[in-house]
Amino acid sequence: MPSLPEDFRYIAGHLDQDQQEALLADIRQIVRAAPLYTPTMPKTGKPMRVRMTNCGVLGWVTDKERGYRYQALHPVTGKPWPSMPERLISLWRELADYPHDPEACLVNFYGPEAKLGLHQDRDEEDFDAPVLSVSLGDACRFRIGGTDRSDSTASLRLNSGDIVLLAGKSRLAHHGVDRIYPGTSTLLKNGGRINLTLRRVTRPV
Ligand code: MD3
Ligand code: FE
Repeated sequence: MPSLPEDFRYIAGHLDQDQQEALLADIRQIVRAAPLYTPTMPKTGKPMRVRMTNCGVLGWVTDKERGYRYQALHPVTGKPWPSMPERLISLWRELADYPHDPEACLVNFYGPEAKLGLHQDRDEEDFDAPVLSVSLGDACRFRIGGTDRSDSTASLRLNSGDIVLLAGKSRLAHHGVDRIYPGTSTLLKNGGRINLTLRRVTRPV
């Protein structure tokens, strides 16, 4: 079994049922104002299998013409992203061990068939800031490797309420979601998985 990268923190069951439900209520409000949309891959325009939206001053988006980037406006509605819920800012302040607040929270929605290929997160200016991930709803098989694409990978199951913190050496690790385990959570009435990633995008001045 390959080992997990250094500075990778896996906090199983950090959020209890009430906290998960409260966070879900926040996310529902965000999705009402900023609907989930289907992002497309740079150059090919191939649709991703994960639907996305964001909250915070910046959001991560991708499309065929302009590729991966952060921007202040929803690509479909043209409106600013909803503000980051206080509950998420508090979670970051509690766990991130980083002196500035997050600017972006990417909301990923996975249906039963969705997956996310192995990739690095490198569209941020500041890799000194960690990425904090919150899982809600159905469980998934998450895979994480090293900085090089050819590095060996380890798999772990992420359940609803789990938190993963990617800091230091793990910040540029390759990672992806191999599969969803449908029917493993009752949090979302119609099933599926939501992942929130809190990020600092710009270098603090
Ligand atoms: C490891 N999301 O949004 S979260 C992504 O479950 C993303 O939706 C996955 O990969 C998901 O970019 C994984 C855990 C995660 C997030 C960011 C990372 C792992 C990471 C950044 C660097 C290394
Ligand atoms: Fe990622």
